[in-house]
Amino acid sequence: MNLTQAIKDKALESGFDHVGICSAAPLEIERYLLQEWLIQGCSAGMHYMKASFENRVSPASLLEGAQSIICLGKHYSPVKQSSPYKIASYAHTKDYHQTLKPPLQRIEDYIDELTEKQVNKISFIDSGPLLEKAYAKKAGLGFQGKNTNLIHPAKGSYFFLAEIIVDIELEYDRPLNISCGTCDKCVESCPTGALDKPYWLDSNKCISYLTIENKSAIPPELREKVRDWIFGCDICQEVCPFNRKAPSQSEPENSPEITLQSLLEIPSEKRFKEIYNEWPVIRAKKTGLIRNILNASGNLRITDNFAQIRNLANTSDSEIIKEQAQWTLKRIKPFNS
Ligand code: B12
Ligand code: SF4
Ligand code: SF4
Repeated sequence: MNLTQAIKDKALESGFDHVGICSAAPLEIERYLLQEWLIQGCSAGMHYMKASFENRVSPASLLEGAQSIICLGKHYSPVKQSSPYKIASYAHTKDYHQTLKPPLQRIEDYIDELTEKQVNKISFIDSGPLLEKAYAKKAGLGFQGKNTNLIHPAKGSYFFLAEIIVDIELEYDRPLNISCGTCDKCVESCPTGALDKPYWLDSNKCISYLTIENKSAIPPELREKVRDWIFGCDICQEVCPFNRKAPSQSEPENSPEITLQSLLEIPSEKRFKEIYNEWPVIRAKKTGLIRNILNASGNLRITDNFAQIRNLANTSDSEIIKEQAQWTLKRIKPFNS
C-alpha cells in the first residue's frame, strides 16, 4: 500500500471521520482575504489573529521544508438543550483540544514507523495559527458555506478540524465543486447581523465571539440579540440544510452544571480553571460566564436569582459584572413582584 493511503487509513482507524491531504504551498487568495478581514477590524479583540498573520497562510513559517498538510475532521453532535441557557453543542463534549491529541499522536507515530527517513512534522487542533478551513477546503474535506463554516456535503458542519504538516510529499486531494447555491438561511437567521455579507463574519457582532473570546462588556446594543446563549452560538449551523441529517444527542450526563449559583460558589478563577479543566467553557473564564448568564437572565426575564443579581449590581468587584447586573436588574425588576 502506498504511504498516502496508509496514512489515511490510520487516520480513520484512529477515530477521525474525515481525512484529506493538500500541498503546503502558501495561500494566495486567502492571504488577501484574511488581510482585508483584519483591516476591516473583523477580528475584534482577537489580537493574536493579526500577530500570527504570516503563520496562518504560510505553513513553511511553521515547519521548515513543509510540503504537505494532512487535514482531519472529527464530528460532534448537535445537542438538544434542556437548560434555559444555551451552550454551543461543541462545548457539551470534553475539550477537543485535549481529546484529539492522542489520536493525532498515533498518526504521527505511525508515519515514523512507515518511513525510513526522519519526517519532520507539526500538528495543530484549532489553537495553532493556520488558516484551518482554507487548507481543509483545499484537501477536499468540505466546502465553505456562507456562514463561513466548512461543510461536508453529506454530514454537515458539526466537526472540528485538526492537521499535521509534514516535510514529505504525498498525493493530494482536490477541493469539492459544491456551494450553498441560492440558499441564504444562515445570513437571514443570524440575530446580530454578524453575517451581513455572505462568507464574511464580523466577530464584533458574533455571539460566539461576544460570549467566549470577548473579555469586555457585551455592547449594550447587542445584549438583547445575544438572546439565551451563554457560551458560543449554533444558530447559523442549526438552520443549515446540510445539517438536517446530523444525528442529534441529548446533553451528556457528565457535562458541567453552569448556573449563576454554582459559579458564584466558586471562590476564584484558579478554582474555576481546576473544576472546568476538561471542558471548553474554561475559555470564557468565570467572570465571562457570569456576565453571559446575567445577560441571558435579563433576556429570558429569569427572576430566580433576583437577590444575587441585586447584590452583584451593588457590590461586585468587577466593573463588567456590576454594570451587566444593573442592566439585567432593570429588565427583571418589574417581573419580580
Ligand atoms: C477566530 C475563530 C473564530 C472567530 C471568528 C470566526 C470566523 N469565521 O473567522 C469566532 C470567535 C467568531 C469563532 C466562532 C466559531 N467557531 Co471558530 N475559529 C476561529 C479560528 C481560531 C480562526 C478562523 C479564521 O482564521 N478566521 C479568519 C477569517 C478571515 O476566516 P474565514 O471566515 O474562514 O474567511 C474566509 C472567508 O471570508 C472566505 N471568503 C471570503 N469571500 C468569499 C467568497 C466565497 C465565494 C468563498 C467560498 C469564500 C470567501 O475567505 C476567507 C479566507 O479563507 C479557527 C481555527 C483556525 N486556526 O483556523 C476556529 C474555527 C474556524 N472555529 C470553529 C468553530 C466550531 C466555531 C463555532 C461553530 C463555535 C460555536 N459554536 O460557537 C463558531 C462559528 C461561527 C461562524 N459562523 O464562523 C471550527 C470550524 C469547524 C468547521 N467545520 O468549519 C474551527 C476551524 C476550529 C476547529 N479546529 O475546529 N471562531
Ligand atoms: S454563530 Fe451565531 S451570531 Fe455568529 S454568525 Fe453564526 S448565527 Fe450569527
Ligand atoms: S444555511 Fe444555506 S447559505 Fe448558509 S451555509 Fe448552509 S447552505 Fe450555505
